[in-house]
Amino acid sequence: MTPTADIIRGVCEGSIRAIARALSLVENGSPDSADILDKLFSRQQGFTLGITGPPGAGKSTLVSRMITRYRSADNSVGVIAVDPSSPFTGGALLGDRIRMQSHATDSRVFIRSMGSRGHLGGLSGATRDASCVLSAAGYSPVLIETVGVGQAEVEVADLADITLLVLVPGLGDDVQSMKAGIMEIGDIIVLNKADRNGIDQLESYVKASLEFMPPGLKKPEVVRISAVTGEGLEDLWNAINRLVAAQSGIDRRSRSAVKTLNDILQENGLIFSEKLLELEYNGREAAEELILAGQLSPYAIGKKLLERAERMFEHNGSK
Ligand SMILES: Nc1nc2c(ncn2[C@@H]2O[C@H](COP(=O)(O)OP(=O)(O)OP(=O)(O)O)[C@@H](O)[C@H]2O)c(=O)[nH]1
Ligand SMILES: [Mg+2]
Repeated sequence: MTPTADIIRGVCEGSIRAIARALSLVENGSPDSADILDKLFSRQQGFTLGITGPPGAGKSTLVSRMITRYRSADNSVGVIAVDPSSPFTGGALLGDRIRMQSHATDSRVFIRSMGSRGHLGGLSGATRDASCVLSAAGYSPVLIETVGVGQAEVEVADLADITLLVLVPGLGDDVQSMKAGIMEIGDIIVLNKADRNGIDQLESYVKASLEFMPPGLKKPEVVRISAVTGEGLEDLWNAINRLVAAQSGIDRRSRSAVKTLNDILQENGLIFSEKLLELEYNGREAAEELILAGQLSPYAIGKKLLERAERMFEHNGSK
């Protein structure tokens, strides 16, 4: 048996060593990673929960609370802490390790930090692939914490099935809400540090801003919490559960199939991807159906199209 096959089997059996190995391979974009992800893609289960917001908003504190809550409901929980400003990858960043250390000895909690290095698909590609590994290993939800409210974070937030946008009093309304479109990131807007002054003001401000959301978009629910005291956490938990219940597993899988296929084609630099999809699979829709049926993964399709493109170029070159 090849080492890759061992890793894949280990991940599916929930072996911590195999999961850590698989994560390192996919984060670094190793040549074996496409094979690993190909086999794991259809084994993903459960859902991903994104937690994003400005620096210091209390995201890690909230993540730690969420871990406790999900563990008490007997879920295994994966955590990916994404820091676009850090070149480091693997292991856990010091701050996160401290804030989440109460979970460090729990074998059903897997925490991984991600920096900006190495992956062809950038940070969001690396996060997507790491999330695939954790999800296939049986962790649900996979919590994805991202710092900031810029483009990189929007992309990461877009990966998650449900995203919490965490805002706090006093960080400057311009940073938090005035940025065009920032409110649209969140399925739920979490107003954290409700134990602090300024929370009422923040809530009125956020609610007023939501009035300006483009028509047709679903308005996010606004929930007040204090990640430190625990106030409001049960309301947040209920709001998340309502959203999870409203999405079907098939909706989640089909959204993920479409998005992952798009991303992979882009990462492989396949500029004529529509034409190639037509030639190889009778078009994009048919390819997406194969993914949904569990017959092919987006990774396998990317590889196949790349090979086809290479053959076409060789053929032209040899004329
Ligand atoms: N008063 C108060 N402080 C809080 C609350 N939640 C978090 N904090 C504090 O805010 C600080 C930052 O919390 P973190 O959880 O590290 O925030 P973060 O958003 O993960 O920070 P980065 O990952 O660095 O962006 C810590 O000192 C927390 O103790 C809260 O509800 N109330
Ligand atoms: Mg943090």
